[in-house]
Amino acid sequence: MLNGKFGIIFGVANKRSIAWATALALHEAGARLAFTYQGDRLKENVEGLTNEAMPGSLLLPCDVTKQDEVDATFRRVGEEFGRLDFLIHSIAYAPREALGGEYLDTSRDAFVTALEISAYSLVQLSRAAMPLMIEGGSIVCMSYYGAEKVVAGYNVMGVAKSALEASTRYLANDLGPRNIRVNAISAGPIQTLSARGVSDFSTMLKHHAERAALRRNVEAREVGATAVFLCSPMSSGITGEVIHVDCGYSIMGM
Ligand code: 0WD
Repeated sequence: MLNGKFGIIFGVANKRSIAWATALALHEAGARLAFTYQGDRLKENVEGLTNEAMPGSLLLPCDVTKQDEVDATFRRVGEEFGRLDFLIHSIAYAPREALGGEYLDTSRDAFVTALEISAYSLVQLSRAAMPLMIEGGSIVCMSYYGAEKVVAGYNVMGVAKSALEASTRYLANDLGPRNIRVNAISAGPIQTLSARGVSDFSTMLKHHAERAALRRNVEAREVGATAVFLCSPMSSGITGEVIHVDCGYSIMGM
């Protein structure tokens, strides 16, 4: 479905990352991939994963708070691929102390950091990718229900996800004339490295599995499969959308 397509994936930290499950699905669909990693701390992980599953992938250091690394990343992708067809944004961060207790206590620093890394980066990366998406493209980011409703402990990250989802719509409008589509996947809770930062995550998993329409939790590979759909021509009429891949949790009332 994606044979001959070139994509870049931001946010692989380890084998549990949603970005990694997404990469496997995109690779299986035939795409050639570039990966970024946030600093040397994650380099070995990404190298180990890609060497085994998809040798020859392009690996680039990119911390989104460092504009020179973002510039260098897209320069290298341009040199190597000549163009870009899709971008996966699977990045989020908030200081741990802000993910628990009352939202009311969120510090200015935590707020700015969370919004910069988790939401502004979508704008920043979309702008950098645009010149390489010469035949149109697809940009996909990862959100969560805490953007729409109060989820205890999710706090400033919920506010960042609201900004991410709104950015998805505004970017879809800006990039639509270039046939670049921008969509968000609102994933149900999945046990990953980031998830461990959310207080009482195991309670969240249990609650979700009991209440979701499908009475189970979503798997990362299901998020990956939706990303393949959003990067493929099968979704050519969909942009600015937030697609829930949450086993139907968000449709439930009482
Ligand atoms: O339940 C979950 N796990 C859900 C996650 C449910 C719904 C949505 N999501 C979202 C997350 O909010 C995030 O946007 O999916 C995305 C991926 O999250 P993940 O797969 O759960 O988490 P993880 O494997 O930790 O990957 C996120 C990565 C970072 O990992 P760590 O844990 O080391 O912070 O985001 C990257 C980093 O690799 N990241 C950055 N990348 C570049 N520059 C930066 C940065 N400054 N900060 C974090």
